[in-house]
Amino acid sequence: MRQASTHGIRIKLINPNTTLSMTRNMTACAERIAGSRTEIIGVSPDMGPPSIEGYYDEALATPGLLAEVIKGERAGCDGYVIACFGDPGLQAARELARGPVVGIAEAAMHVASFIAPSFSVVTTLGRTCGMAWHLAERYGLKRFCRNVRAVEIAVLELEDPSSDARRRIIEECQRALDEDGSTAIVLGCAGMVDLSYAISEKINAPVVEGVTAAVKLVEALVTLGLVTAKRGEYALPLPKTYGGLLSGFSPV
Ligand code: 5HY
Repeated sequence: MRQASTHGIRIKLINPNTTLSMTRNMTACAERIAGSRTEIIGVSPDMGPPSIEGYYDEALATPGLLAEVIKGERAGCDGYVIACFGDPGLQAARELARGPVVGIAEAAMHVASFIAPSFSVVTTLGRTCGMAWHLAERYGLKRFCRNVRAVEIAVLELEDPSSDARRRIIEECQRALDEDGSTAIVLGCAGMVDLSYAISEKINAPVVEGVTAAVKLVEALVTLGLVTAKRGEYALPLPKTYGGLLSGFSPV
């Protein structure tokens, strides 16, 4: 077990989609809440989908995000945030990483459960609602999750200043409080990273945003000297040679 960290903390914030404006936005929000000893390294993979809106996007975003974890390990990063609400590649990233790896969905749902007995997730597209329910189940938080709602906006519409996405998200959050019996909101997309305070003001209820929640959780874990358990399930991948396009990912 490492000693509690007394030096600076380097957290790699990985936006698994390739939209750099979203990466810049989430990195800026993370830097605003990070501790003075914490450096945020915000990245997107060089390859993969511009937005993640289903299982296929998620599967094809995973190699690029794992490549960023491999690079982070070589660079000595202390921990990682997977900044996509489906928490893609989370367990695989934990096999590769020495330090903690936290997904924004697990972070947001756990943090919401610390401050409220009930929350609703408000996300982008209805087709991704099942993923959020599966994650609430996997994380043991289904009893807190009253509902998963979609505003029916594309992820990249959140990057369009002329869209009415913000208004529609606020309205959906209000409906969640009024109709679901929820007392808090979890924002279900990293693209909503800069909306939590404005929404919370409007609806007068806690709004948990996963990127910032995950960054603070990784910071806390590293400060406590806690690393990913490398026995069993999260041990390093077994050495083997991969074929074709993935040969560069062969575990050594
Ligand atoms: C995300 N997709 O956080 C998810 C959100 C979603 O490109 N970044 C994405 O709507 O599933």
